[in-house]
Amino acid sequence: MSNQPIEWVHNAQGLTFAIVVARFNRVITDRLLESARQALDRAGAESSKIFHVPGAFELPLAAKMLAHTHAYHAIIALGAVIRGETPHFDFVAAEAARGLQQVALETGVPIAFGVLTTDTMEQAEARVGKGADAAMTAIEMARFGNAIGKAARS
Ligand code: INI
Repeated sequence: MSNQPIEWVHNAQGLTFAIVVARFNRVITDRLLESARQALDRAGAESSKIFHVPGAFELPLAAKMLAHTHAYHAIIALGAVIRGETPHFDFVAAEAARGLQQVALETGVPIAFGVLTTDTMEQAEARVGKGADAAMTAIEMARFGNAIGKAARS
């Protein structure tokens, strides 16, 4: 489900992805993962490898470790932080967002932010299709990296 329609780049041929997914709120994150995988398959991604971490707070470090392998054109980070279930919602959600952006900027490897931050489980359930949006974002940013490399050489 997307509030804002985006024209996605649908061709992921030749591109490799890592998906790192939090197990916390797994009833949601399993569905985010399925949504992301289907989108990558439909776009013809060369490969996608899946890695699990305990919670959204762990996503940035895992993404950094994955970025440093230089094995992936982009990383997709998936998680679900639900306010109803924790007093430290704000810390977990903010650190996941801040940390993932920091890793992307430091490493230069695109990281798609597929972390749901909602007040309720019902709201999260309504947004599990965001996994596909994160996958399509990763494809586009991976292509962006390839395109500017080519432009610089031409
Ligand atoms: N992790 C989540 O991914 N979602 C949550 O909603 C959440 N809550 O509710 O606390 C959560 N907490 C765990 C956190 O991500 C870490 O795994 C934990 O603090 C250990 O570092």
